[in-house]
Amino acid sequence: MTINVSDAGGRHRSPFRVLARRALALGGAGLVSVTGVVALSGSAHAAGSTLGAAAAGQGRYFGAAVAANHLGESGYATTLDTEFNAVTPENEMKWDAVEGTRNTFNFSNADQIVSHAQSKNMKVRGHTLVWHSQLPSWVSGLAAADLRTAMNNHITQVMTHYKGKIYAWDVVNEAFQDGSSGARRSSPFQDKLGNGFIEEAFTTARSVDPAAKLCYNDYNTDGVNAKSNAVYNMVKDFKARGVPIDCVGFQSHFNSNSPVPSDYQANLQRFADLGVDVQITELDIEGSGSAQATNYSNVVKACLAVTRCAGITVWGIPDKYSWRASGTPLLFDDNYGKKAAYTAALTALGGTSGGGTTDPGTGGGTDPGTGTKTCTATYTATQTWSGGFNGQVTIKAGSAAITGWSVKVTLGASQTTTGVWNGTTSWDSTGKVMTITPSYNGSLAAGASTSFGFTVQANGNTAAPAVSVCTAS
Ligand code: G2I
Repeated sequence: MTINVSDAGGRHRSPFRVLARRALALGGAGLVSVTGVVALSGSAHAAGSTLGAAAAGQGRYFGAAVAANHLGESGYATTLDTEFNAVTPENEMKWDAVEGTRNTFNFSNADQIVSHAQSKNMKVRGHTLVWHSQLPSWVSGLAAADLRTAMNNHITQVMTHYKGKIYAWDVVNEAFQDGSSGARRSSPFQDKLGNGFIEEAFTTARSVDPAAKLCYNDYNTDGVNAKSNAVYNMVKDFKARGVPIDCVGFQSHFNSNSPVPSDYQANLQRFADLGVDVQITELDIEGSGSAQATNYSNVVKACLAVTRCAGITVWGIPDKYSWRASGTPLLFDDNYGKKAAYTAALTALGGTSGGGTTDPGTGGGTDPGTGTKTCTATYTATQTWSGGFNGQVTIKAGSAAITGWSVKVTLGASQTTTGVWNGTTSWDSTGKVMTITPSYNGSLAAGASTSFGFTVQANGNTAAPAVSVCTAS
């Protein structure tokens, strides 16, 4: 899809919002059932048998960088859908990919990834809005005032297109120099707009999608060093002055020249102590066998030891598609076999690998074995009216009977709920995420269903709340 917009012109309205708007218009005459207008569904194996499920059991996500051109490969898509509950487009949201020509936005490849993720209830990390690399030459050629306009327009158009669909954005990527200087990296933004370009980017980003977490993302900042100190001081300053920032991404590209630092956890923790989430955003560790496995295990454990470490993203799925393929830095081999590093990461997440047989029922995913308790959660907007809507989540047991289930529902910006039925609710500290467990309907025979529902006061936001994968017990 190619959309032409102007700096001052109208904003693209996402198909999702159009649908939601139509649903609202339909509902205007009274309470109308609109089953299927907004439907999100998701499934995962029992807590602990996949990376995503095990991470979810720890209150974390486990994601992968994804390339749109591999989604048609069945092993790739199956491994993604089975193992991961978050994605980052590897290149598709970068400036050269979406705005190669000024004001001509092409979201088609990125949209493929976002749609895929949404259909599987995966989080999406947006990567990245302002970066010196993969930057079209028309941007680097602009004079300061025009560059500022172009930067803010780029942020505005891209974030508007994906508004409500992105868990976290890498707003600014790699703005600091390597080495001992702690200085900013030279780039068109730095050189023409000065230090203030970073906070300007964050402030613009917040105004466009206040529900998305806004991250600063960098590499070689994984341990305590001059570069991470410089980022730390920037984040501290932003927090002190109220510049909007919610998270710091630690890329974590490791190899023998750049090993996992011994103070990795301590470094994550000192950032978390500034009042931001920390995320491991591009993890890959070159090597093989038990050495690689131990490194993966240590990284996962460090994240779990830091309460505000929200999740981990590995920078690719099979080794063959890694930007460092020759270093075999990922969790799956070229045939999507699970490496020792996979088992180590899963074990560190508190998960257990099951039988590892192929399950034709889920399109070739790994089945942890017969009798494993699983469930799926399917969301449907059952009624809408001008001020809000009713949502229903249907829980269905898999091939084994279950005695309990748990699903998280995350309300959108400005939404509140006025009631939940057929479920017991507990809220997280943000007041946006409710965990629903059974009130009486926890025991389900194999294949049987139950549902819970809730009423949402939209306060202008009719987007469907995000429903997590179902965790069975
Ligand atoms: O370099 C590793 C990562 C460092 N942090 C930021 C990330 O965005 C970055 O990702 C990599 C991608 O994994 C590569 O796939 O960024 C590279 C570009 O800086 C990506 O490489 C590019 C190639 O250089 C292009 O020739 C190619 O057209 O990938 C493009 C799309 O396949």
